[in-house]
Amino acid sequence: MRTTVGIVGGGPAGLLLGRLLDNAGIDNVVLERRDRAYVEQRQRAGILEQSTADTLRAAGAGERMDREGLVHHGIELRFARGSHRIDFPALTGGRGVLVYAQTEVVKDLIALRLAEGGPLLFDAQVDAVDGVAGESPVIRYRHQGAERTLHCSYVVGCDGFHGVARQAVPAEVSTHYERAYPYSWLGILADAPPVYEELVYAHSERGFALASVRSPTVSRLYLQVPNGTDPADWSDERIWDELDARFALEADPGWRLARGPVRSKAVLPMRSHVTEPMRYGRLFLAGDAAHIVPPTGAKGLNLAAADVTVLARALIEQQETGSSGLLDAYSDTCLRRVWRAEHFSYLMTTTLHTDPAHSPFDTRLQLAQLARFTSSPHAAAELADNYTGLPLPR
Ligand code: RFL
Ligand code: PHB
Repeated sequence: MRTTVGIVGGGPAGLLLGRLLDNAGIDNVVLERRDRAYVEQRQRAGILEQSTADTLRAAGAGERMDREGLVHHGIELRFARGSHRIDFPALTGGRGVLVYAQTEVVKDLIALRLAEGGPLLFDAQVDAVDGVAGESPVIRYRHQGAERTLHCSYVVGCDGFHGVARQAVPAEVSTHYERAYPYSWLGILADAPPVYEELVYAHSERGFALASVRSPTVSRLYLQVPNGTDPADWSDERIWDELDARFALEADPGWRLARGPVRSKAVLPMRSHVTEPMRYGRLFLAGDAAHIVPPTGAKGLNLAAADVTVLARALIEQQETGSSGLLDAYSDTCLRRVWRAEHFSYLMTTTLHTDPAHSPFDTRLQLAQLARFTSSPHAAAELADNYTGLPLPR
C-alpha cells in the first residue's frame, strides 16, 4: 500500500490529523493497534480549550460536541477549607472551556472517518518505521495475521507515549526532558449526578482531589494516591468518604457528594516529558508521542490537537505550493506552546498536590500561591489565560 501521509496511532491526534488532511484532499492512512471499541472507551481527558473546539468545528467534527458539550466559565479552587472561583470570561476577554470527553471526540472522528474518509485500520500494530531520513519512508505493520508495509511521503507518529515511531529517531539527534511525580491519580467514573456546577480542584492536607463531570448523571472524580496504589484497595465507600473529606468546607461541614455506583477505577501515574525535536527527516511526532503533561492542567489532549493543526497546515502548504517552510518550522512552532503548557501543568500539579517530601514550609508556600491565584486579578488572569488555552501558533 502507498499513501502520502502514513499516520501511526488512531487516538485523538491521529484521527484529527486524518480528518484535517481528508478535508484538504491529501490522502492518508491511519493505523491503530487496538480495536474500535477499546479506542472509543478509553477514559481520559474531559476539557477542550476554545481553540480545540474551534478546530473540531472547522473540521466538520463539532456537531454533537456543540449539542452535548457543556460550556464552563470558570473553575473552583478549594484550599484551607475555603472555596474560591476563577472567572474565565472576566479574566480572558470572554474565553471559556468546553466539557466534552475525549471518548466522545474520538467516537465522532471515527464515525466521520469510516463514513467519508480515508482508510482507518484497527488491529493494525506498527512494529517499525524505516527510512525516514531518506525520500521514501516505510511503515511496517501487522494486520489480519499478515506482515504488511505502507510506503509514504511522510510519516506522523501519533502513537502516544509508549509508541514506536519515536524509536525511528537516532538517539544522538533527540533529547528527552523528563520529570516523574511522587504521586498518582485514582480516577473513577460514577453513576452519580455531579453536584458542582464547575470543576473543583481541591488542595487538602489529605491530598489533592478533583471533581469533573461527564453528563448530568455521570461524575468523573480523581483522588491523589501514592504511586503503586492498587485500585482494589479502594472500596466504593472508601473512595466516597475520602472525596468528602478532601472537598470539605469549613462553612458547610455537613455537606456530602451525591453517591452512586462506581463504574470504573484506575490508577494513573503522573509524568512530564518532552522529546526534542519533534521532527526527524520525514517523520513528525505529534501529541503524547512527543510530550506528556500531568493531567492537572487539562492540557494533553489540547496540545495534541494544536500539534496536528499546525502540522496539517504545513503539509497542506507543502502539497499545494511545494514550499516546506511551515514543515521546517513545525517542531519549533509547537515546542514554544508545549513548554508553556509544560510549565502550567507543572505549576498546577505541584501547587495542588501533597508531596510526601514536603515540609510544613513547602505547604505554606503552596497555600501562598493559591491565595495569590484567588486574590490577585493578575495572578488569576495568568491561570485563566493558560487554562482556557493560548492562541494557536500562526
Ligand atoms: P493517545 O491517546 O495515547 O493515542 C495514541 C494511539 O496510538 C495507538 N498506538 C499504536 N497504533 C499502532 N501501532 C503502534 N505500535 C501503536 N502504539 C500506540 C494507541 O493504541 C492509541 O490509540 O495519544 P494522542 O492521540 O497523542 O492523544 C493524547 C491524549 O490522549 C492525552 O494527552 C490526554 O488524554 C491527556 N489528558 C487530558 N488532556 C486534556 O487536554 N484535558 C484533560 O482534561 C485531560 N485529562 C488526560 C486527562 C490524560 C489522563 N490519563 C489517562 C493520563 C486525564 C487523564 C486521567
Ligand atoms: C476530566 O474531566 O477527566 C478532567 C478534567 C480536568 C483535568 C483532568 C481531567 O484537569
